[in-house]
Amino acid sequence: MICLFLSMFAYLFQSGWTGVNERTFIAIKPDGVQRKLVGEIMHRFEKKGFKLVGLKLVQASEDLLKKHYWDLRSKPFFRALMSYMSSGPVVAMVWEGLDVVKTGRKMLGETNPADSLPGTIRGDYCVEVGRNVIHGSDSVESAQKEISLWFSQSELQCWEDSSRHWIYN
Ligand code: DAT
Ligand code: MG
Repeated sequence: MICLFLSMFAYLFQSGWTGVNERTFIAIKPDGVQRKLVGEIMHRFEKKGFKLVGLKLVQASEDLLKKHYWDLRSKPFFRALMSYMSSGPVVAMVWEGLDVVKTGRKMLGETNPADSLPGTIRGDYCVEVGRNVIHGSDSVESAQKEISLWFSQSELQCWEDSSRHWIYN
């Protein structure tokens, strides 16, 4: 009930989720799906202690991808990026937890896998920037926009995490 109220409040006032209720948008790109990395990547977020609140397999439309990557529309690699991202299904997810946006980006590694440290997802599982297996929101504001672009409110689940007292003190 409290979760539902918070959800409606955040939706109506776009105030954002804060603290342990912070949310981020994570997507396993078509190469990550083809290379059977879905379980491994989800496992990392689960093991870390974050809570899964949204999950679906999506064949992204051109319209959705253009909106998602609107800030990159003038980049020389934009067309290649659109083609890559629409080449197969994407696993779209919303994860929740304390500092999940910033920590999620750390778990991903750098945009270019060559600059990503071993131990990060991009550092461990990919080689080229044009096939970097995963997307993660870069700020709380981007996360809000991306979550509302990819998910409807009814697709996001509020559920009680029985292990939360072992994750947060
Ligand atoms: P990130 O995905 O780390 O947030 P971004 O938002 O700058 O990075 O770029 C979005 C995606 O665009 C990135 O994951 C892969 C692609 N991309 C970025 N820079 C690129 C480049 N120089 N050449 C090819 N693709 C690139
Ligand atoms: Mg980005």
